[in-house]
Amino acid sequence: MEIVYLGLGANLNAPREQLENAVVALRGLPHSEFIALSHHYASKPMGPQDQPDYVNAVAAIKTALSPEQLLDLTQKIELEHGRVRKKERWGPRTLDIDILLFGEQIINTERLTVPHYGLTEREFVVYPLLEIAPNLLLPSGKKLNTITATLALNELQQLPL
Ligand code: PH2
Ligand code: MG
Ligand code: MG
Repeated sequence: MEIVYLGLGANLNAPREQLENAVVALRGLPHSEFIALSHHYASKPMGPQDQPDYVNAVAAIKTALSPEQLLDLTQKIELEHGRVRKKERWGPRTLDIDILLFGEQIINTERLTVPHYGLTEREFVVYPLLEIAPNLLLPSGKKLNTITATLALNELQQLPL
C-alpha cells in the first residue's frame, strides 16, 4: 500500500459540490482506503484570468492500485462528473483530480508525471496539502513546509466546512 495525495479542483457548475461528489467517488475506489481531506480553499485562477475562481482541496488515500490503474480510475471519475477535455491549457473545468504524490515514487511516463510538476509552485496545492500532511517530505528530500516561506498566498482562502 502506498499513500497517495490527490489534488482536487473545480471552477464550474457548483465547484464545492463537484469536490464533495469527487470525494464520495474516491471513497469508493477499489483496493484503497480514504484517509484524509483538507478544507476547501477558494483560489484565484492560475492561467487564463477570464474564468471563475477555483475551489481546491487535497485528499489522501492509501492504495494497492498501481499509478496507472489509479490514473484510469480518477480520469473516469472526472469524466463521470462532466469533465470535457479541451485544448485550452489551464482552462475552466468541472472537476480536476491530479495525482500529486504516489508514496515516494518518481514517475515520468507519457501519461504521468509524479510528483506533479506544479506541486511546489501552486499555493492552492501546497497549503491544503500541508494542512493534512504538515511534516511531509518530498521524494527530492525537501520538506514541504520550508516552501511556504517563499510561496505567496495569492488570496487563497480557507472556506468554512
Ligand atoms: N487548475 C488548473 C488551471 N488553473 N487555478 C486554480 N486556482 N486552481 C486550479 O486547480 C487550477 C487553476 C489546471 O489544472
Ligand atoms: Mg489534471
Ligand atoms: Mg490540475
